Amino acid sequence: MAEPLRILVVHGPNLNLLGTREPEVYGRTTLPEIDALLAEQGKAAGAELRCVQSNHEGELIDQVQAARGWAAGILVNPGGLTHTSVPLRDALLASGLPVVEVHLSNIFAREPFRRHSYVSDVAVGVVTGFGAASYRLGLEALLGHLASRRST
Ligand code: CA2
Repeated sequence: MAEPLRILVVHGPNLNLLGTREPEVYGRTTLPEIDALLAEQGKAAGAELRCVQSNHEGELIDQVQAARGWAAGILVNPGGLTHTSVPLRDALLASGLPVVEVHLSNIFAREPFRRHSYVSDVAVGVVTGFGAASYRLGLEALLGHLASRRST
């Protein structure tokens, strides 16, 4: 039997607060609910997910570096680090793994400082503005990308 695809899901700073504050911006779905939905979606597609959240940039970088050894791809919502973190970008690039960037809100429809992402140009693609569904769409896109690479 083929090895399951393993995917690292990375949630950046403050995303542990999902569902508790600012529901008008980020929705009412909690992070454990998002992770459970992703795990179910992954399982149906034969993929195993490891979901991590941290409020610490260095911890996220450690997780991305370690993923090189076991994961086939990375689904990431870098949170506020999207707009600030060259080190997280460097780690994602250094992993050599395909990355899909997701955001709950539409970062292009918000404050000007959110319109630039340090991650987007090292990602295969970006899904932004669909609430919790951004994660579902992002995982679908990442799995599709990996499948197309496997079959060529
Ligand atoms: O829309 C997204 O997913 C963001 O990545 C969320 C980040 C924000 O800095 C980005 O510009 C866009 C913020 C995550 C904070 O999440 C909270 C959730 C609930 C309550 C407060 C913050």
